[in-house]
Order: sequence, then structure tokens, then C-alpha cells
Amino acid sequence: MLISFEGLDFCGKSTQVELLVNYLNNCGKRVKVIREPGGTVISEKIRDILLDKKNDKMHIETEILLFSASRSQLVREVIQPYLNDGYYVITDRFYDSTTAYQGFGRQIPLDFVEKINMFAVGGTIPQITFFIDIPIEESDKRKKLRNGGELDRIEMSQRSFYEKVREGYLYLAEKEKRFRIIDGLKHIDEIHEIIIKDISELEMKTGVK
Ligand code: T5A
Repeated sequence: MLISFEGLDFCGKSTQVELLVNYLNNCGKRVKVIREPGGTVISEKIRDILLDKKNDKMHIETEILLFSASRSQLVREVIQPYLNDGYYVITDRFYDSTTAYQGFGRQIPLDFVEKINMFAVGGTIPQITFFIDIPIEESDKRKKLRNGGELDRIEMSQRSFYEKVREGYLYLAEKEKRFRIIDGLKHIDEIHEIIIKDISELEMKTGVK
């Protein structure tokens, strides 16, 4: 089963990924966790280029191609082999991030974004996608609360950019049946409970054990 997590920066994805991994491991399941961009030697190098705030001259066309290049390597080198081996693969961001950030945020035409996304993943589509939805104010609040650490190139974006990104996620949540919207202002434990309930239901429906 391929499970993806999506949302604005600081929405709580990594927190939930970690809780879910522990839960599935305790259930005796084999789990592989990845994050995007990154997850292979090549993809991590591309991540460094994408997030380096010194690269402020990066064009949006370059940006979408780099995110997609990182992903195409990850899918073929890691995701597909682990799925074929019967693992639960959990990914912290996947191609829906490109639709939200580059399609809506950067205003790259959606038909093109969809084509490049599908080219990059070669038909590898998550069974379920958790969109942890928080208002932009909450993302800003958590950004400020973060202990130290500089902002990366994307985190330095203006509020108007994040408004468009959130709009993109809401569009996807309407369009894609696999999307589950979760209120990211709920308590961490409550969100975790919702996630494991949704996964258990999906396992029963699809016969995955
Ligand atoms: N990007 C990525 C694109 O533009 N296009 C793409 O195609 C892709 C794949 C990646 C950046 O690249 C962009 C999006 C991103 O800007 P990243 O460093 O991987 O950068 O950053 P993120 O994926 O955004 O991950 P973050 O670590 O910033 O955020 P998370 O994982 O969503 O949040 P998390 O779990 O670290 O939590 C943040 C804080 O909130 C608290 C946590 O304790 C932590 O302090 N928290 C809560 N507080 C209150 N209530 C809750 N329910 C909470 N849950 C967590």
C-alpha cells in the first residue's frame, strides 16, 4: 500500500508519519518511509539544489522539472521495488505537492503539471492521501516557534503564494477520491486516531493485510 501525506509547510506531516510508522511496525507490518524531495542519493542532491535559498534565480520551469526529476528517480529506485516486495510505503509529500505548489502556487498550467506528474511517477498512485489542513496563520505560527534553523528557499515565500497552494490542495481534495482532509488544528493524538481508522478501513476494503 502506498500512503502519502500532504499539506502546507509545518502542517504536521512528519509528526504523523512517525506515529503511523510506529503503529504499523507494532502491528508487524513492513514499512518503508520516504520524503520528497529526496529519498535516493540523486534525489537528495536535487533536494539540496531546490531548497538552497542561494538559488533565488531559479525559474519556475526549472523548479518543476527538478521536483519531477527527483521523484522519477525515487519511484523507480525505491517506491516500486518496496511495493513489489509487499511493504507499506509512506511518503511525506508526493506529486500532489507539485500540483499545489507549482500548479497553483506558481501558476504553471494544470494540464502540463498533470502530464509531467504522470510521466514522473509512471502510474504509481497512492491508495490514500492524507491532506493535513491548517490555516496559513497556523503555518506561520509554527514556523516562528521552530527552534532555530533557517528558512529554506520555498519557506521564504509570501503569504499570497501559500494561499494559492492551499487552494490547490482543496481543489485536489474535491477532485481525488483517495484524498482525506484532516483538520490539522486537532490534537496530534486525535489526528493519528483518524489516520489509523482510515487505513484500517481501506485494508478491509482492499483485502490488504
Ligand atoms: N515542494 C515539495 C514543492 O514545492 N513541490 C513539490 O513537488 C514537493 C515535493 C519541502 C518543500 O518543498 C516544497 C514544499 C516544501 O516547502 P521540507 O523541508 O521537506 O520542504 O518541508 P515540509 O515537507 O513542509 O515539512 P516540515 O517539516 O516543514 O513540516 P511538517 O512535516 O508538515 O510538520 P512537522 O510534523 O515537522 O510539524 C511542524 C511543527 O508543528 C508541530 C510539531 O511539533 C512541529 O513543531 N505540530 C503540531 N502542533 C500543534 N498541533 C498539531 N496537531 C501538530 N502537529 C505537529
